[in-house]
Amino acid sequence: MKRRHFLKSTAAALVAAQTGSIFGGRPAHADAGSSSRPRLKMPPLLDTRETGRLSLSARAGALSLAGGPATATTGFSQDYLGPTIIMQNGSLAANVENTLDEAISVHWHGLLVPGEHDGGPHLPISPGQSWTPDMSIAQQPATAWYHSHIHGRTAEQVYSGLAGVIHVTDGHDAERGLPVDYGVDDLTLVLQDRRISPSGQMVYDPSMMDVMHGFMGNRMLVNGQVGAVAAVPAGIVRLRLLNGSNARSYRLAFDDGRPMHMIATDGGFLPGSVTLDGLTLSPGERVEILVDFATGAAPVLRSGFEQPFGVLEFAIDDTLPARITSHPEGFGPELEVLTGTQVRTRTLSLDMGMGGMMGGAGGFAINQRPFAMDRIDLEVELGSVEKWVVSSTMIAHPFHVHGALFRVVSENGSPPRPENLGWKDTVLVRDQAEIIMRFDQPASRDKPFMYHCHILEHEDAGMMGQFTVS
Ligand SMILES: [Cu+2]
Repeated sequence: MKRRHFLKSTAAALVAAQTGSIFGGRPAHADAGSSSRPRLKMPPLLDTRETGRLSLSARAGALSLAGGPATATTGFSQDYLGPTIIMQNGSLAANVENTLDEAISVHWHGLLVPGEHDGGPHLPISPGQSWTPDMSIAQQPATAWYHSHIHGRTAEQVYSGLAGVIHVTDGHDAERGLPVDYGVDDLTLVLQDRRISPSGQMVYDPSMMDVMHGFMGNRMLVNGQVGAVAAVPAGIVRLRLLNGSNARSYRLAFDDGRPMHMIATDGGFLPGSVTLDGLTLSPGERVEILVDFATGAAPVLRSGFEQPFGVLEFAIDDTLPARITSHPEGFGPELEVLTGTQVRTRTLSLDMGMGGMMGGAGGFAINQRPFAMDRIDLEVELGSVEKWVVSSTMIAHPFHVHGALFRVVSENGSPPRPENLGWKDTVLVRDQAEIIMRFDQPASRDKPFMYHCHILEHEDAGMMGQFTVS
């Protein structure tokens, strides 16, 4: 099968999603106060800054979408998804309890912690057990996230709800001139497409083709809600976007073309904002943007080029304080250039071979080797800088590395797209990307770090490898 066919199929899936979307066309502008549509809720906050402690309980739940029948779900300390965890640098004692009847793990995606605290497939939490890593947080402010990472079960467990957002903060965002009022002018938005059956329930039943393309939905969920409206003040609002979807990449833009001022990528702030009219966000990636809602009718955030579908409708609520009315000038440190005297280069190919296409084993791999729990693929020297040349086959694959932040050096030989200017831990590889990173976190043979495709069906099927840092 040729690449073009895959692109066509993906486009077809998008059209299907649009047809089934509640956002068939541009929804009528509605004042949040008078709209019959539900108001978008934020995940509850879990602020660890005072206590230095973090407790999560993975549990079974139920989710009713738009008044339909309930779907059995899972969540952290709630029915679906988990709280937004606020943390700062320093020690953090975590306690993750598993009340489910299957093993889970909790990977801190975007936290720079050693392999033994990373929460990958080698750190399962058995049913009825708890995991209590005593962590030390030391990194720049960033929007990170957490999700289950059990090999072979990640896709279904994350789809079911085992994910949540993390804000790493240094408490200085107000001084930076940034919005800081959670749920008012600082919105956390978990974007997920989900497949909703005609009876209104969320289903996960991947076919062979679904595994090939990754499992795509026909409805947009934002923070676990369908069709909710985000109420915002008539000022500058910060949107922290997480693509928490299993497989779908979004090409996000506002329907009225208003600019997005990108201020942060996966690993933290840019030195100053970068103005974009749209951005691509692939599974696992985060981006923070400032949007000015002071003028014009409230827009709709949409995804796609030719036949865009609605992701999230906004509405101006004049009762909300518009605290920030001018764009901050600069707020992040200069981006470090990671060129040392000795940079080891490795090449990695994200493989989808014939075996994978036929649904057999062996198709999904990295450098022709499907993931194996008992095989270390790479050994990296602690403190060293490496350049990885990553190539994708068949379709674009979002490539994620644990335990390090990287800079994108080039994409297909050209300078990186604007979305990839800052610190990253996940990058959408379309043909080829070169990334450079320093490995400052140790990982043993028993608790190694992962690198993998963040299309979760691909990851589960074997597009993953593991490495030590020592
Ligand atoms: Cu992939």
